[in-house]
Order: sequence, then structure tokens, then C-alpha cells
Amino acid sequence: MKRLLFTGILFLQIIPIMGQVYQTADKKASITTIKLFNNLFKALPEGILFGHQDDLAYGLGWEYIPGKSVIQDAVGEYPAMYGWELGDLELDALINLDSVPFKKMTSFIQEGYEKGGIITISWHANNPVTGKNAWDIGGNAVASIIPGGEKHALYKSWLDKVAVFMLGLKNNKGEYIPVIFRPFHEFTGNWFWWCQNVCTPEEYKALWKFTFDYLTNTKQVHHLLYAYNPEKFENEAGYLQYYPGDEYVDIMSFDFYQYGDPSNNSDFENTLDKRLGILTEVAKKHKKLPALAETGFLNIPYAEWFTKKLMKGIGNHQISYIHLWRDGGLVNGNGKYRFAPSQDHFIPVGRDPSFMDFYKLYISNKFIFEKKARDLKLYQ
Ligand code: BMA
Repeated sequence: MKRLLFTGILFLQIIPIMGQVYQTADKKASITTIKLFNNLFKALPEGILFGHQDDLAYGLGWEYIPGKSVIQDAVGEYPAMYGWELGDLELDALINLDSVPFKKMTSFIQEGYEKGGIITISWHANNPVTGKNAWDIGGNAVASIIPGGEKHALYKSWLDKVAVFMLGLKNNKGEYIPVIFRPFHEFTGNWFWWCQNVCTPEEYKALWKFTFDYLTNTKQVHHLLYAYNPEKFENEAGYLQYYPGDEYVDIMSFDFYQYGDPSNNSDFENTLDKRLGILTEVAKKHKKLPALAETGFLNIPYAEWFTKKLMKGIGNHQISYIHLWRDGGLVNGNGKYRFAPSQDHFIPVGRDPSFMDFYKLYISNKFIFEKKARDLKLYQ
């Protein structure tokens, strides 16, 4: 009897996760999170999910208009992925560093999820030692917040707030909405207090592991997928230099932007191609999802950037998603810059010259927007 009961319980636990081949880093991840992770692997041959930061909150010349979306304005369909940002949450602020109220952010996350899209969250946390923003690299901040460091207790109090926010993300059935969490990104740069110029690999790994353990084991947050995310790297060893280990990471990604004048060189597409090659190989070996976590060309001054540069660089690499960075909203950015094309009358010379090119990307069938994402039933 006892044995039967035991087998029964075991069986019940196994049924919902049958056919789930890929293990999430959080061994207690919610069923929906495990399903999302595995469905994203299954979706790899279907195309690349297309995302945009702060998409539902604001765009050129508007903010907080219910139902409005930058991508939907451009192509008639919402994106498949919505990115949001936690910076200043740790200070108990009601609005984030880009002027998005956290309460609205929670509703936007629910809205994106109900459309069948996926959610990713970054965190430009303030410098815990100097009290300045994320771009202040002073104070050996990472060494100071890991276990044993002077500001460790402060960092724990910050994670308590992150946990409260994450635990407030529920769907209309009361289940937690899975989130791709991408803290301490672009660490191979030199502009954040967690970057490689001010933080050793050991310190970074200790920070990552502590963050993971604290959120999962202490705070019981079990609906996060963790995205590891350098900026530049030249080979697999370079990519893995700050890697905390397979048991702490679900997604392997990187950020890569276009700078300069792309009309006279092929640097962007060549480097993107090369790095995606390294990424997809290493991700396959480690059974992680490969993704381009941030990309774009500020104001898109090269009208064919989307097809001739971005799509060219991506080529046939199978990655889970790409994510365009945010446009400048009315308050933060003065409505003056953008990463996504726009049909708005705020563009001084009529329709955004890159718009038609973006439309070509949209109809290329290589990318997944709202409708296909919904058809893929990523959470079931
Ligand atoms: C950066 C810029 C900043 C913004 C930050 C966090 O790359 O867009 O303006 O505050 O991301 O979203």
C-alpha cells in the first residue's frame, strides 16, 4: 500500500513533465517554467522569437496608451517577447530608471503573457557601494556584496525586493508567469560595476551563484530562467570565462550593437556571424538555449540595416530569440531616439526610411511574432 502510494505520487509528478528533455537550472522550477524552457528548444527550428524592450510602455511621442505597441504600430502584430527593466527597484522607487512605474510594468507583463509572448527582465542595479548608478564602476562593488563582503546584507535586502516583484507576476489563473532573468549583463565590457575590469571571474561567479541560491532556496522564487550574457568575446574559452556553471544557467546569450557607418564595412555582420557560431556550439554542448539578448542600431541611420546587416549576420544560425533595445519615451529620451522602426509622425522626414526594410524582416518567415508565438503554445 505504502509502496503503491509512493509510486502513485511519483507517477503524478512525472506525468506533467513527460517529454521534457531539458532540465532547468532551478530544480524546483514551476511546471510552466519547465514547459516554456523545453518548448523554446522545440521552437528553435520554427524561427527566432522577436522581442523589444519596453514595447507596450512607450515609443516616439507617446506613452501609456492602452494596447499600443511600438512593434504592432510598425508591422501590425505584437512582438513575441517583451523586455522590462528593474533598475531602481532596489531603492524602493515606484518607477524604474527609465520612468516606467513598476505597477504598470506588472500589468504589461501580464498583458504580454496573455498574448502568448515571453517575458525577459534585466537589472541595471545601482552601485551598492558608491550609491551612484549602474555605470559607476567604483568601490569594488561585486567583492563587497558577495558573502563575506561589507555590503552583503544590503545586497540581500535588494534581492528581497526583486523576489517580491517576481512573486507578484501571476497570470489570471494565479500561476506565476515565467521570466527570463538576465542580471549582471555585458560583464565583458567596462561600463558597469560588475564588468570584468572591476570584478574577477571568481567574484562574478560567487555573485551569480549567491543570487541564484538566494532567489530559489531562500525566497522560493521558482519561475525564473537564468540568462548568462557577456558582450564581446572571441572564442569559447572567452565566452565561458565568467560562467558560473551549468547548474546556474538556462540561457546562453550575448549583446551586440551596430556602431559607426555600416555602409563602408561588413564588421557588424561578420562579427555577429562569428559570435553566433561560437554561441550555438557552446550552448549545444551545455544543453542551454542560445539567444541574442540585446541588439540594435541607434536611430537606424542605415535604411537596410535589418536585412543587410542584422539578418545577414544571423544567417542560418538557430537561436531562440533576438531582442531590440528600447526607444526613447516622452519622459526618458525626449522621444528622440529609437531602435525599432516607427511609422509615427514624430519622424521628421515622414515615414521612417528603415520601415520597409523592417517589414521585409517581418515577412521573411525567419522570425516569430505574436501570432506564431501564440500558436506555438509556449507555456503548455
Ligand atoms: C541602457 C539605456 C539607458 C537605460 C538602460 C536601462 O542601455 O537604454 O538609457 O536606462 O539601458 O534600461
